[in-house]
Amino acid sequence: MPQSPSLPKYLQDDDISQECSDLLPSLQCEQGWLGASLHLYQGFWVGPRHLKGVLACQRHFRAQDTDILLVTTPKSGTTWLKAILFTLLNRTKYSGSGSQLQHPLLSQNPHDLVPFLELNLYIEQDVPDLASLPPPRLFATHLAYQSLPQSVRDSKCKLVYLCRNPKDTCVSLWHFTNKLRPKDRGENSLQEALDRFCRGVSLFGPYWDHVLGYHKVSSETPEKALFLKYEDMKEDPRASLKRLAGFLECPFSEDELRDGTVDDILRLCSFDSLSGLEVNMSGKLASGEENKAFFRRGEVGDWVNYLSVDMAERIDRVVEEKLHGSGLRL
Ligand code: PAP
Repeated sequence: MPQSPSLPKYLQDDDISQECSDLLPSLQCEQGWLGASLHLYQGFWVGPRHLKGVLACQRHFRAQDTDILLVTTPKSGTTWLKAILFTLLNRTKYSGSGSQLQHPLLSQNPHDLVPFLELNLYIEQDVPDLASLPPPRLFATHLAYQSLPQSVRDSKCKLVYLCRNPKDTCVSLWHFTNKLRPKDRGENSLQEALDRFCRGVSLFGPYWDHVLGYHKVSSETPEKALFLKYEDMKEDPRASLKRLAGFLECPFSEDELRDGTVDDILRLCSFDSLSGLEVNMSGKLASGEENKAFFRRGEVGDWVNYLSVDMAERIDRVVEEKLHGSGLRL
């Protein structure tokens, strides 16, 4: 039965391909955070609309050696790192007093500037024309490593991975999805959200499998994948940005280090700067989410204001158990 056209696009789960409809009945299914279904595909939970994008992108995306792919678990700072990567890679074009061009971040949300492969480009069209984009092409994805299009793994394209403390990730996802749920579906309680998260049923989760997949790639092939943590970026943003620039082979020159370019990028992309822009206070993405939903507190450790001691211990126990032996601490 077709869904109401008044539903925002991100909730319209009936506009899916035949291939997707054929596949869905064979996949394990759970109720998701937005009230609609989530399906376990290649070990990770996705909604029907996302599955359409995942299948199309796996089949049609051809990575180039110069591509840069930002990969994140949802709510780990994607919006922030999209802004930083865009600004870093375009810094000569827009920065400095000589530039006549207004910076795109002042009028566009970071998600409009750095599209997701499976959530934007390959949902809008089966085969978007991406070949003519100038290098380096910058895309984002929430896909798990084993679900990436084969060409991403085979090419020399670079992966920038960002994750975040699981308790903050869970609380952020809880707030975000409650904001996005239609009013008539009510809100998820924190207990429900926590149960789902700890069972691994979160968008593109299980959280720990996602993180471990990229941690392994980054440990084994550091030139392929850079593994970043939100908390480290918050603690020492300058060092993180310099590390990122080095990894992407566009290090800051001596002049740039002297003239404040690093701080300019960080200031422009900061929570206060982005969240205060008109476009992010009142605009919407093409997929229907309000831009302001991507800016809440932007702090480390905000979970403490929401999770009881028992709740926090439950997440810690699950995650510690799953990460055991990996050398990774979150
Ligand atoms: P996505 O994965 O759905 O795109 P994402 O951007 O990762 O979302 O999540 C938003 C989180 O990043 C929010 O965290 P919070 O709920 O704990 O507050 C949001 O506030 C935070 N965030 C957004 N922009 C910035 C920024 N410029 N600096 C730091 N944190 C930010």
